[in-house]
Amino acid sequence: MQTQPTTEQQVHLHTYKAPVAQTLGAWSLAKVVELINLPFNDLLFKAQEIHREHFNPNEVQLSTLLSIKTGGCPEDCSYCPQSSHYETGVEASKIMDVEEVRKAAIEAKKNGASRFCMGAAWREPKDRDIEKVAELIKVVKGLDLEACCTLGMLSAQHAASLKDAGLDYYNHNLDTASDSYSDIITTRVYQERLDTLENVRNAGVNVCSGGIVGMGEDRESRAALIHQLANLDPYPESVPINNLVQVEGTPLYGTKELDPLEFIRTIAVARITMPKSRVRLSAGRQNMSEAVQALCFMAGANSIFYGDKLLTTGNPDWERDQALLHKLDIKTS
Ligand code: SAM
Ligand code: DTB
Ligand code: SF4
Repeated sequence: MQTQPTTEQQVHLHTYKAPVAQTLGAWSLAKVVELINLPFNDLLFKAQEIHREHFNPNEVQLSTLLSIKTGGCPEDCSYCPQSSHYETGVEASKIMDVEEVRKAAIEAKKNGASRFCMGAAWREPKDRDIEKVAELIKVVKGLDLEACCTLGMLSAQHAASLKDAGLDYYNHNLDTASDSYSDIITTRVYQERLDTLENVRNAGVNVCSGGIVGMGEDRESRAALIHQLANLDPYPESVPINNLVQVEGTPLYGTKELDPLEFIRTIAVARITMPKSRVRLSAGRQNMSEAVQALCFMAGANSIFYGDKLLTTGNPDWERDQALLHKLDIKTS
């Protein structure tokens, strides 16, 4: 049912191109805030119920990441160790060659991943980058893996070229609620993120879009990020929820750590508002106990980044994750 837009929604409707579902009132911000504020057990119960309607609750999908072009990025995302604005010790490199990528994809497949996600520290790819990445996508697809890329902003034409090469998913995160965006990144605006997602969607590539929590935001701001994602029309097929990995040298290093129970609440609200999406328990698992990760799965997370490295930072190794999933009787896909 359509309800009167809240003041915040009105601001969004005037500032941004409103996703269609938002104008149809798919989720009001007030409703998402109400969800995130539910008593913890009620929230998890609701998320579990919805999870079980749409997925096998004992199954988790595995995506392996590879940084195909690391560091030296002109953007100033204040969480990111790959930005050239900060001294983090990450060396800038050229794009990896095809054979190195093939080797990494074979290893990922051997270890049980179903999707291989290639990341590049670009503001946006150039024409010649797209040609190279298209070649890499073909290699990944040739190994019978799903292919995902995250290369920064993407034009409609570049999205179509990647689709032609066989790309299954494109990852581009909203990262924050629209109100907080300019506190975190100044070298681009929120609308550019939305435009990229639209180009990806229109090219017929599945959308992977989520955000980062633990950047000093409050609970309402986490609800606002989920609200924004849930009101994309249609909402993303894949929703990575990252807990900030604090890297020395980045402006966000030293931010007060988020209470893990707040992270779990965010996952639960993503599950409830985007019932058919793969909700990915993403960056930050290396510092999470097994019990917290188990509660994330309980709250509806059903995908992880799998392999001992994210892009530049660490992640639990294959064996450790296999052992955890085994303890929880979780099958993988
Ligand atoms: N350059 C491209 C872009 O920004 O779209 C692709 C790579 S970028 C590293 C992909 C995503 O990784 C970011 O949007 C952000 O959500 C996530 N990310 C980067 N650094 C992170 C950190 N320190 N902790 C958690 N997530 C992070
Ligand atoms: C996403 O949402 N998280 C991944 C992936 N998409 C590309 C990246 C996490 C990066 C963490 C910091 C690093 O390793 O550099
Ligand atoms: Fe560059 Fe992406 Fe890092 Fe931002 S998140 S600095 S765009 S690599």
